[in-house]
Amino acid sequence: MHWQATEVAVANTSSTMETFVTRYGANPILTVDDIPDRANCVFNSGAVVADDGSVMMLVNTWTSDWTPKFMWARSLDGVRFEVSPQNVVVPPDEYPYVPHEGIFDTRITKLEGWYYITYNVASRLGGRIRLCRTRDFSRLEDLGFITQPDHRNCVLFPEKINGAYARLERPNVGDSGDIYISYSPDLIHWGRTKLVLERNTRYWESAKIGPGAPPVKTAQGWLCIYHGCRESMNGFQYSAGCMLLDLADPSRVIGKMRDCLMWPQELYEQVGQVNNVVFPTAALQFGDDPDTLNIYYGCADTCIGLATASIRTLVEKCLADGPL
Ligand code: BMA
Repeated sequence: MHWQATEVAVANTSSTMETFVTRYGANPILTVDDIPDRANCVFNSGAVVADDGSVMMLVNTWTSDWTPKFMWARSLDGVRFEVSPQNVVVPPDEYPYVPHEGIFDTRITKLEGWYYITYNVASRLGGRIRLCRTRDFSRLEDLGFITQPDHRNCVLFPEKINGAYARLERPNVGDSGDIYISYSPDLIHWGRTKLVLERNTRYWESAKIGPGAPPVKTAQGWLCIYHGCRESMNGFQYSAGCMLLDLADPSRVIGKMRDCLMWPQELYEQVGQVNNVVFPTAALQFGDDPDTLNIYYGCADTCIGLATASIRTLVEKCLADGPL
């Protein structure tokens, strides 16, 4: 009787597991084979829809001698990318930021006619977020550091909120982290920091969480695809989650999916430089259907994948699950 009851419970659990994303059939869409120079890996690269409708990605690669490089990649269909051979990174020329420590996790937000890029600069004394911008996807104008150490992830909202620029961020607290929001009058000086979402005891996001894609504005709220991490006997496992923030006060979570949106299920997400990583970096609307969200994500710190989801369905699910 006991065994029978257990089996029923398991069957019920799996039958209620819903799938909200569709992985592109020919994933991964970008691998080291697409990089003009030899590279060890390509991962966690921000992307944006340019004015001409193309998808521009700032590809983050590591060369075979582990030097980080950023290269622009352009796609007309969001799937086939052509990577420019030019390294466009502006490395900070100050100790303790030395190239071999790394620069990574580019994110791009279109804001007031500029494409703003945030990325992490690592150092042995902790990482910091640097900001640069471009209008033409060639020259990057460096705007310097915009956080204190130790900071890990940062995405800008695509418009001012109540007269101020806004960002979601993940300061590192020891070996863990939660999602905060800060505001700025000029994109350089930030403050009024407030906790938005805390790590959840739910297993998939119990170790740390951080902003993933820059927020997408919907009529019901800011739709945010973020990453959550759990610790296992085999190291960290990174998954993608989804939450909805209040339009006028984005420090307020008005809905959040209980279960994760995506977790490492495919071989290219489970095996690579760092196993078991699904790391969302962009959520873009392009193509014929404005309801389709195109989610770009790093896979196992080795290549880049694409998955699509219905914005309406994600919003409804966040609201149905509640703010938690
Ligand atoms: C995080 C970041 C990500 C990376 C992940 C897994 O801390 O460094 O860029 O994908 O770890 O290695």
